[in-house]
Amino acid sequence: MSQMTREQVQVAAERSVLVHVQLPGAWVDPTEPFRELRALAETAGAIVVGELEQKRKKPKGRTYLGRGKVEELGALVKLTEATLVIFDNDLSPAQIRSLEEVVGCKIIDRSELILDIFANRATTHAAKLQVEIAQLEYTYPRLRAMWDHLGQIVGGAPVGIGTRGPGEQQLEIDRRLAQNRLRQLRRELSDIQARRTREVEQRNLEHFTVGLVGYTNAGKSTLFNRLTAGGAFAHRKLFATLSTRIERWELGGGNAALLSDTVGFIRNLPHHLVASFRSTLEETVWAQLLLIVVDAADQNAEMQCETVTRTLDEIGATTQPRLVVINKIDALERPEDLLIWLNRHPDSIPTSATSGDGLDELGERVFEIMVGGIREVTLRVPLRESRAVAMLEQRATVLDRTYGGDHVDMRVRIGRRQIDQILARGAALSIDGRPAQESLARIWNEGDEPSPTRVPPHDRWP
Ligand SMILES: Nc1nc2c(ncn2[C@@H]2O[C@H](COP(=O)(O)OP(=O)(O)OP(=O)(O)O)[C@@H](O)[C@H]2O)c(=O)[nH]1
Ligand SMILES: [Mg+2]
Repeated sequence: MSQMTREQVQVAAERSVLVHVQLPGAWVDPTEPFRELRALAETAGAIVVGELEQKRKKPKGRTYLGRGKVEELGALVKLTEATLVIFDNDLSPAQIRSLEEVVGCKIIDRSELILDIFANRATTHAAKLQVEIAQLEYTYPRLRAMWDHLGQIVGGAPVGIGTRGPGEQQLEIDRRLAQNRLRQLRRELSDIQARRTREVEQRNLEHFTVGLVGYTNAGKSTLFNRLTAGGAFAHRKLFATLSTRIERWELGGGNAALLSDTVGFIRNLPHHLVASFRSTLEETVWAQLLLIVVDAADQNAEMQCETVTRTLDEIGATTQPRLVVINKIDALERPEDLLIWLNRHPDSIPTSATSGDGLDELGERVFEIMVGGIREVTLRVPLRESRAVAMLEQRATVLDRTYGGDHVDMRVRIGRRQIDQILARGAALSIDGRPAQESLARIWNEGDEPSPTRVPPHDRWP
């Protein structure tokens, strides 16, 4: 099994050349095609020593790049003494093999790079399982291809990563071991997933759950820490967070939601990773309200916001309300950009997780959604229901009180969910002169109330 471990394709501290092939219709950073790839490479610990770009109508079959460009790449690798080439595009195992033959050093693609970052970041048992599964599925065919031909060109002499490698017979053994290992890992993960699904459903029934989602580096963990007791790891690097955290978020008057922070999204996230990280995403993505955090100071914020929205649609998280949080407004180069954002997303809330600006408003909006629409109603509460009276005094806005012999009529502004909580404790209320249940349906239309979001069966995931 040792050949399959990730160490052999770690990119830490490797001198690396980045390659980007611009294909028609593919999204590209308008000012700086290498920015995201460079950030990813540096997050993985690579030292970027060169960059190479080509525009093509379509990838050239065997080598992805055109012939002249492959030679240019070979020369650049020599000149910069690079030991690694990282492609922004996804390559097939055969393309990697051909390129390595010509260029003479290790080649990886964007998906492998992201896998490598995840592998280094994973700390929890579940995250490690998830990463290992994705690696075995994605990397194994590539490692194999690499060993095959490097074995041929160097005549079996070890010359670096991937070449300490085994012969054909060993590969066959490894292939079977890998299959066994995958089966075992999937079984373990599936147990964890089943448990988490139950936990998520239970949590959604007992609490109002709010999930932070967003592109990597948008500021989710920083927000999380500001809004709750904290404890999330926030960092300038990409994919600082790989596992979910959940904490109470006090929204005032004894009302609290459960807020969760999770792994960030990225454009073209390798689908093996999405699949194996689904249980981690699940905890956040099946929340009853999603906060889509956007880094407004990033030039590509709009693309990032679209990526997140699309990913949520793809994984089936479409039932709950979404609120866009425009974060990092303190770092906007041109303050007027905020107006453009607000124009495009009229319901969004501008915040700065670092200065705290906008967080009160965010809390208020979430509170409104949580309580299921605030209405002004008159509640008649028997005076013996002292707990219900106390709860109303604390959680609702009481506008007026009129005492009768054994009851009090309270004019209040209150949310549907808060009334439900009081009723759930068995209090006998009447609302606007009618039995509570009868009035509820009339005053709060069905659509107002965020229902507990159920987690769909796993096969809805990609
Ligand atoms: N200027 C500014 N920086 C911020 C703000 N919010 C977060 N940051 C910084 O942005 C970087 C990323 O923040 P994180 O909270 O780790 O981002 P994340 O969304 O959790 O990222 P991942 O876990 O990688 O998905 C850190 O360096 C933060 O200090 C903000 O409102 N203003
Ligand atoms: Mg984070």
